[in-house]
Amino acid sequence: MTGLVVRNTGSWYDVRTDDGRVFACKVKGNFRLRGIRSTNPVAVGDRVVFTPPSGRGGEWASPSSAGGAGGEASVSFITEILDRRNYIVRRASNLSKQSHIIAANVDMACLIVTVAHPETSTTFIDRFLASAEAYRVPVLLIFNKVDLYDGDQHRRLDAMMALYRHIGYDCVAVSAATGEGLDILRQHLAGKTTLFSGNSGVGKSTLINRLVPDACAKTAALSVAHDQGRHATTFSEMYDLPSGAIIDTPGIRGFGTYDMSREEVSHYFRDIFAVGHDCRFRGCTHTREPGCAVLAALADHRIADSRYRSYLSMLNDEDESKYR
Ligand SMILES: Nc1nc2c(ncn2[C@@H]2O[C@H](COP(=O)(O)OP(=O)(O)OP(=O)(O)O)[C@@H](O)[C@H]2O)c(=O)[nH]1
Ligand SMILES: [Mg+2]
Ligand SMILES: [Zn+2]
Repeated sequence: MTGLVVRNTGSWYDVRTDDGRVFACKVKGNFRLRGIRSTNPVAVGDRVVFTPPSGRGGEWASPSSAGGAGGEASVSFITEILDRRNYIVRRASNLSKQSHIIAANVDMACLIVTVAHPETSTTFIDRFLASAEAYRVPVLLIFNKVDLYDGDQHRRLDAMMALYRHIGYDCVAVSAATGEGLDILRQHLAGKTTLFSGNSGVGKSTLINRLVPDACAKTAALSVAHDQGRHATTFSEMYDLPSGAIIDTPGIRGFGTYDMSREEVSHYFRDIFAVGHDCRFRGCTHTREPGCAVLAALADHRIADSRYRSYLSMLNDEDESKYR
């Protein structure tokens, strides 16, 4: 049988067949994805082949209930991942050599950003953008919680949206609380399978509950002490829109890029790449070389300081604290 992975709760995967039945599946221990060392061989959005359950039923509303209910006799096993159109990967954790596949077969990746409560760092944004460039996934930046911002924060929001639009990224400003901007967001999402990613607490699940009325995604208030999210979402899940779908994912702290060489990094910064053609030396790292067009552009503000800082942090990726 074949189906679409719509939920991943660690060791269990919910797989939905085209006729709408959902099967709780496991992955055989020896299952390995060609060439990729990943903490999760199968990701939400994957189309997979699985064995029909051998025992009675085997069809579950949720894998959490499946754990205790059926026993091994009625378990389905994923035996094959059908070819992926694309996927987005990050380093599983700091200093790890493993990757974590965030989602597969997406038409668009949304990064949910908040200027405050909590503050999303530009380094985090730029790392996400660079990874999406590397995997050729179009990005939409969603600036959420506009209802909360004071004057300074609104100015910062405007400056960030201007910067990223100038580089060539679509941006929308929304409030999941008041509904502001959601009509424009719906237009961007229509007909697409979209990944929602971002720091914990930026409002990914709250937005999904707004966009998908019966979603019932779990949300949590920020911690009062740290003004940070509390990792309310602990597994990835796909929610259907009237047309299209959204994949909710657990909030992430840092975005470590996976398998990106130093030489490649500048290719994934659109603004730096565009100027880098004019550097005197081929293979210029844009750090100290004479005749570097990027350093010249930085000096007269054609490249933003924040973007250049993010570029440097990715060039020197060994230090885990740099992508916080
Ligand atoms: N004022 C305001 N609060 C919001 C908005 N969007 C979300 N929140 C609140 O922010 C908190 C975190 O929202 P969640 O939806 O749980 O955030 P998340 O990004 O899914 O977080 P994780 O699942 O931990 O990654 C909740 O208390 C929400 O009510 C918004 O637009 N305005
Ligand atoms: Mg969430
Ligand atoms: Zn250069």
